[in-house]
Amino acid sequence: MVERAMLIGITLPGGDKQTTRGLLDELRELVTTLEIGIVHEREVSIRKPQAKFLVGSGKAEELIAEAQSRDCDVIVFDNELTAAQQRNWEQAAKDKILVIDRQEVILDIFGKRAQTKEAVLQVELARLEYNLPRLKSAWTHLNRQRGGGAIQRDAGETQLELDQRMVRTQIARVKRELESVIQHREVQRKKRMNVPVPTCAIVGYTNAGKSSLLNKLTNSHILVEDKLFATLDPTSRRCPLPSGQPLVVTDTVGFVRNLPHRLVDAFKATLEEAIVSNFLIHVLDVNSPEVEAHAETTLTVLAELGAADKKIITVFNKIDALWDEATRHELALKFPDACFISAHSGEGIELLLNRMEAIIEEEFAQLKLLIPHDRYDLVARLHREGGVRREEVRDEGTYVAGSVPDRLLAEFSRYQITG
Ligand SMILES: Nc1nc2c(ncn2[C@@H]2O[C@H](COP(=O)(O)OP(=O)(O)OP(=O)(O)O)[C@@H](O)[C@H]2O)c(=O)[nH]1
Ligand SMILES: [Mg+2]
Repeated sequence: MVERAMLIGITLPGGDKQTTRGLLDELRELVTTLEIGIVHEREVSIRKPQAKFLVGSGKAEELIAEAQSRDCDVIVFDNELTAAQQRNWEQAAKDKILVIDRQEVILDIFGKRAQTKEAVLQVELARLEYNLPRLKSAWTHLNRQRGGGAIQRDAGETQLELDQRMVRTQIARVKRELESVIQHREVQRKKRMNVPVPTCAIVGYTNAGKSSLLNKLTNSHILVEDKLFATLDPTSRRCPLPSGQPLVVTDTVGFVRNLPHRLVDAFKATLEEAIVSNFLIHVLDVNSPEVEAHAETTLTVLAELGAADKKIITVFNKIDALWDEATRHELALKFPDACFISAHSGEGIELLLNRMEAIIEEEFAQLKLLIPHDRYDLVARLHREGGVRREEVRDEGTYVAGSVPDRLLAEFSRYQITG
């Protein structure tokens, strides 16, 4: 257990200090989520990345001295460190200070929060893959400490090989288990797809208010927390739209800048819900000074997941807490199609619901039907699987206006009328 952290953010050549500052603010929140106290922070700019410490050796010494004088037991880098750089820092601090990077912090948070079997396995896989290259430098280091005699080095290498093999075996095992869990979920989903209700996924940066929005839209009570990554597992709920059109809405895991690629990979299956849904609601925190960077991150990850061509409703949330009207105008200019809402007060939700209806209307055919009385089962089916906007009993049958999923078009088209 570590409890006194020093945070370091490095501006690399071509980077800008403001971004480093923003990322460091976020790193502070991430580290706080792990309940580690932060006693010192430093921002450093470098002209050229150095192999050994990323920063120059003199700078590294200076930073370590600062950490030591404040009794830090862990240094957290916002930048990604190679396995060797991580070792070099730890060695330079005489192995009294643990050195980790943003990726490891995120892995730890995910590890703590994972609850379902699938999430636990996904995090385990990401962690094992993170550790694999790090085993080697740990062993190289041990050898050096022992003096590196020929016999010992051989022994060390064998042990390293053994360890690597063990980790690889574990990776294979976790992958197998994960596959079977995913298969199970596939089956569940296919079952649901038999009743093809339109689906929509709520995506966005962590802490933007995705779960709060799901709760508001569907009258649910899933966990909402002022913490990063409160949600890891997707939750789906029915969200009937004002017209009666049924819709299933899914809440998803949040994104963060510099999300470890292994985690994106590991959570691909979970995010599958977003990939297969009919459209997306992209939630952003209107009050975050970094809101545009957040939007970019989310869109980039979505593209990586192959969901770039989905219809997206952009939503700026938390306008009840808006402290600067100018921000809203600026964002409205940059994102002319966006909705401004508050998942807390409900402001703007109606407009959002209308937008959702409009998208479904575009995707699903709108028809006027006259269904004979002895086929009332079809009307019932439309209630379940399509959207019934108007229903009226007439002498010749039931008049229905609404939307019919593509799959059912053939069956219903013969009852279509124009009046
Ligand atoms: N003021 C205000 N706060 C909000 C609103 N919506 C959500 N919040 C707060 O924002 C924080 C995060 O909300 P969540 O709904 O958990 O956010 P999330 O996007 O699901 O977060 P993760 O699951 O961690 O990625 C909580 O403290 C909420 O109470 C809103 O409309 N107004
Ligand atoms: Mg959530």
